[in-house]
Amino acid sequence: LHTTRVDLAEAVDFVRLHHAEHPEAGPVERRLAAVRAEVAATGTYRHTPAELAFGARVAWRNSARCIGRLYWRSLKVRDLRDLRDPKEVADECVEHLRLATNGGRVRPVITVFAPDEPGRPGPRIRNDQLIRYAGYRGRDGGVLGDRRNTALTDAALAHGWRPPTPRGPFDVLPLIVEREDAEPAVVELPRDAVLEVPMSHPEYPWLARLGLKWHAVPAISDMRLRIGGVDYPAAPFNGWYMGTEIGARNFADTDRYDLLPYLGRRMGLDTSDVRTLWKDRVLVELNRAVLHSFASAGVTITDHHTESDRFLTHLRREEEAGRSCPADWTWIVPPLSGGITSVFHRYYDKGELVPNFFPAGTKGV
Ligand code: HEM
Ligand code: NRG
Repeated sequence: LHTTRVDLAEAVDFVRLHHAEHPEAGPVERRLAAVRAEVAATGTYRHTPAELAFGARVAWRNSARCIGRLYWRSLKVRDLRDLRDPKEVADECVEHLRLATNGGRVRPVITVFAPDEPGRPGPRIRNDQLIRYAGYRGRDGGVLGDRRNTALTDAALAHGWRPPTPRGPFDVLPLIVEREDAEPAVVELPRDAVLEVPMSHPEYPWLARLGLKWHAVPAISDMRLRIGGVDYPAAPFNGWYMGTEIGARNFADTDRYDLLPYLGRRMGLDTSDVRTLWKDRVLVELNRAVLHSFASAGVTITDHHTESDRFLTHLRREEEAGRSCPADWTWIVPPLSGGITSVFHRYYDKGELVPNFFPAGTKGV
């Protein structure tokens, strides 16, 4: 149980930022005195509900890899800091999915569970997203399902998870919630908490018969939320999908579903020579299928052209507010048609701001 004391300078910077952007929060010096005293006595401090909501929204605002930041103020923040029992955490992740899914009108939501405290670690979600499809290793080295999730699938099986029979390419894995000093919880997601979209194509009726689908809500669940020096190791968040995430990566990457060769043959393309650009042609049709299918199902999704323009609007607004907006070009530029999106043709602020989200397993800021 090695969690350390809060960095007071980071705490002070955060409280000052909160009061600067929210004058209605009252006199900053009084709050700073309380925070200093609490950190001196306990090694940490408890954010007010207003600080927590502001901190989570600013963590999104500061996420340099995220193209979807225009709506950062609209994030719904669920304050569940009193929950640290793995089973209760898993159950509230299910509730998170229901609230976020909202029948297809996806809402950005974050649920904040107990923080790490000196000598008292918070809970952690082992799944990198709340909804993940199993990847089963076969004897021949092949994988059934999502190759990205073979380790998570192994962990679920080792924890006694019973996969459906027969096994399929889109079996939803259970949640695995851990805490250093507690038994892990392994909780199956109820079917009604996982909205899925069957894939079809506006012109290729055969595509609908392949049985492809994807889940409506991307909910990252393994990143550490850090606000004012306090680490929240379990703080799953979601927005909605940009089509390319599914069509140009999840279905296309050779270490994911690797669908391009099969679809190229089904489209009757000459797949023997890369210079026919058969891969590029399949990629476009696959991305049309994703956007078409989500629209047909009434599920929120955005396309990479619209989202690129929105992101530039966001940058303009941040500049008007006098703030730097760090952005990582290599993540912001979409993995399809990069050069014909607006975000391609410029450079971005560098640097890393807190509050922010940090990759699983990293320490500090
Ligand atoms: C990354 C879009 C909402 C935080 C990304 C990426 C996209 C994206 C396309 C790159 C993902 C990849 O290449 O794998 C969107 C859209 C949203 C949205 C369309 C709709 C509202 C949010 C919200 C948060 C967030 C609500 C947090 C509160 C992040 C973070 C990353 C990211 C931390 C980097 C993830 C990593 O390092 O793996 N977003 N996002 N986003 N987004 Fe957003
Ligand atoms: N590429 C991943 C999801 C990463 C985050 N993307 C979002 N986030 N849209 C995938 O599942 O394809 N979000 O919070 O909306």
